[in-house]
Amino acid sequence: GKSKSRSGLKKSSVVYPLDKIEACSSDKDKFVVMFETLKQQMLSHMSTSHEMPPEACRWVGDMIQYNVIGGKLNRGITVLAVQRTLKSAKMKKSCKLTSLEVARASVLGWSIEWLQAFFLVADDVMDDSQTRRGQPCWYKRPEVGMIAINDSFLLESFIYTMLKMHFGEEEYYSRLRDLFLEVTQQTEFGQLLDLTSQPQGGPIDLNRFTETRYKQIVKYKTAFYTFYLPIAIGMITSGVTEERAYTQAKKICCIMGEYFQIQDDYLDCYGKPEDIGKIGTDIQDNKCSWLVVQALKNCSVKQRKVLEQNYGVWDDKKVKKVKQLYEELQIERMFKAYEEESYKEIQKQLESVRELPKEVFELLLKKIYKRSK
Ligand code: GPP
Ligand code: MG
Ligand code: MG
Ligand code: MG
Repeated sequence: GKSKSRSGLKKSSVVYPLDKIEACSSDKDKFVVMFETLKQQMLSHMSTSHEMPPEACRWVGDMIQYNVIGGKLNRGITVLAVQRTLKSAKMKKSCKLTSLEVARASVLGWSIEWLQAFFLVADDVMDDSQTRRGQPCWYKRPEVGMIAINDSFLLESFIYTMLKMHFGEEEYYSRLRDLFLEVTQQTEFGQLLDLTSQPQGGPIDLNRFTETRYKQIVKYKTAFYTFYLPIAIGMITSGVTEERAYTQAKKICCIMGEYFQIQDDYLDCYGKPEDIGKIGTDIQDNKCSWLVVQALKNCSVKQRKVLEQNYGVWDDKKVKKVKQLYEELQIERMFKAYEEESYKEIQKQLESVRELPKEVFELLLKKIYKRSK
């Protein structure tokens, strides 16, 4: 029939819960309303377009609920904020988004949250992690185990189902899809660098933990999907076409991404599990963390030996020795100093932003500065 495209995705039947969105006052509440709609759309896509049995749909429904929900939703909500900022800039006065605009921007925001869920489900398997967002990691659940790998692929695949269902007819559709594909690949390159920063099995080689390598890892594994993606999505759907604006956004996002991942590394060791919802594993996992890079830059020959003998082992006593060394070297104080300095540096960079309203970046920066989770 008319409502089905060649791929079998229903498009003109797409409905948005506009009344419910209008009844909410905050962006966050509006954004959350859209989640249930999207989840139901993905489940009916499974059952209607792909004859998946009720049992399979139930699995996926539970899996989505478990893994997509429970985060801070910063990335997703940023899409709404960027959209509003760019609309105001275009109209030359501060304006609101219509409920339909909110609903459609929320689909894109949730696409980032789905992407994040895909990454985290897989990352927790690779990092041997125990908890995420205050609950056991998905793969740790007895009924899940390695099915988590396929579940992470499914989470990724739904991004493209949502994009096509809601934006397939837009002229910017292919640009949007390419952006998601490109950012996914960049993040996977980052994950590659993260996972291979130490040779498997052999003795640890602390020479590999350099500042240069650190910066490259975090740019790829975090900055693109956390900062550039929400901003670039807002730009694409607002009709920004000048390439210079995208280049500038990328540059600032990389600086902010570095700051954000350094916070993540700091919190891995010093954050409270009840705040961050996870238990750190960077020391045991032999990670090229900002903390170990700083320790290496500042330690004596003797202290370096302590690191060599204790870093990268799943042994609580050894982890404790590494943490003691961080104490001696006052790594925590170095982080606080870095945080101040980096914040100032980002502010300075923002002064030279010409192609886009500065508010786009300030909104994000405000959310992450001095975060404890
Ligand atoms: C998180 O780094 C890394 C990602 C979210 C990228 C994963 C990419 C894949 C292609 C799976 P992390 O391990 O430091 O995060 P956390 O501390 O939250 O586990
Ligand atoms: Mg990881
Ligand atoms: Mg991890
Ligand atoms: Mg981490």
